[in-house]
Amino acid sequence: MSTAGKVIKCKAAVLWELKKPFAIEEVEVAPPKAHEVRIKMVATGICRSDDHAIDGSLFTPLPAVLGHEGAGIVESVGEGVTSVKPGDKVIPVFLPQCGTCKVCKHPEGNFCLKNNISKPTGTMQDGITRFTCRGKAIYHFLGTSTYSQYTVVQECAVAKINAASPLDKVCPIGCAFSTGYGSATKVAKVTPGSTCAVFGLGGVGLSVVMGCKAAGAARIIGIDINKDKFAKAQEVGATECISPMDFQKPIEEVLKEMSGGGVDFSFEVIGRIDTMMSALMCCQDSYGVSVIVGGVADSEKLSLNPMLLLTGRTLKGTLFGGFKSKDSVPKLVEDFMAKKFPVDLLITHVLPFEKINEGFELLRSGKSIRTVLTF
Ligand code: PAD
Ligand code: ZN
Ligand code: ZN
Repeated sequence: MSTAGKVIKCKAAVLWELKKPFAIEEVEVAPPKAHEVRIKMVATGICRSDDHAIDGSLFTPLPAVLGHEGAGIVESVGEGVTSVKPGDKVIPVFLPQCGTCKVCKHPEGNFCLKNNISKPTGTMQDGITRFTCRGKAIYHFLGTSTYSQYTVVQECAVAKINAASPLDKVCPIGCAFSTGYGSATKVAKVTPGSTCAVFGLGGVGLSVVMGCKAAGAARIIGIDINKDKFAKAQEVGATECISPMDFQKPIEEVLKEMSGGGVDFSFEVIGRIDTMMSALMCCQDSYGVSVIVGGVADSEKLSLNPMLLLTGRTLKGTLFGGFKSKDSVPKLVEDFMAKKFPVDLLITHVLPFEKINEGFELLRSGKSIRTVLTF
């Protein structure tokens, strides 16, 4: 029997309060309104940004259904939806691409004005949520809310992907992979033969490494305080890995020495002010490019001596690797299927959705790269 047009009762992981575990609850998911899509989730990754929402450093209204790295199948569509239909395999994207706003029309812009990041309302565009639980409205997160058996997203935040794609393998393209890979290839524009330094070897950092490799970097130096991350980093392309704990002097000095004065490209993929500074400082003056990928709390500020930039370094930042989401995600899935890069190597653990709290413990303890939850 078709569920289209009806409220669906299903399971979702609800975060009722900051710094608490998720509760698996029965929720009601309203049908999609005009220009919206309801998706049956098949798999979703656990990203550090979800954990930032739990600890409060990434503000989002609560109670909420978190999750932004999922893949699923369209269950039904609202009025006026033309780009996807029921049965299509899709990846919901936390940066929409409406195609009509000023940013979407700019050839380089990807921070579409229909995003739910600048002012996180936790609602759909009409100011209402599509989730309820025990009579209470439950907020959306980043416009995706993938920690639910069903979710509703804007049509401009859904990318249709190859019908043959393995959803449990491609879900990191919804965040970690695209963010990291694009940071190297599209934002920094890593050049062949260059030297790169990647601070943080989690799911996003390893994807930066893959991007540096694809762009032809000669040296890719991975930096992490957890040496357990080194083997996988080398598997995906790091040529050397170092831990700041092994040196007396600041890590930027170590990197400058290793690279004969400074690296060509550096990436901060942790989410700390001190490592953002180290990444900037280890860049070669005159032409080094440093890209901030990690996120910090709103209250934290970067304070720097302008001479670092006056001497010719470039400091950039990016969300979703600079990719226009709806255009790029289907292509990245095709490239994965053509074995151009090993997205699946990011996945170290697979757990049933109900074990979501265990998945977050694996992330916090440093034991996992990506845990994928399956529904
Ligand atoms: P992760 O926690 O899996 O990886 C972070 C890595 O950094 C871990 O391996 C840590 O061991 C390592 N680390 C921690 N502290 C230090 C330190 N002081 N020095 C060196 N290494 C350290 O996270 P992730 O890969 O899922 O995400 C990384 C960051 O990127 C995080 O801040 C997240 O919020 C952000 C992010 N940004 C975007 C975007 O669009 N800009 C998208 C997704 C994630
Ligand atoms: Zn993410
Ligand atoms: Zn737009």
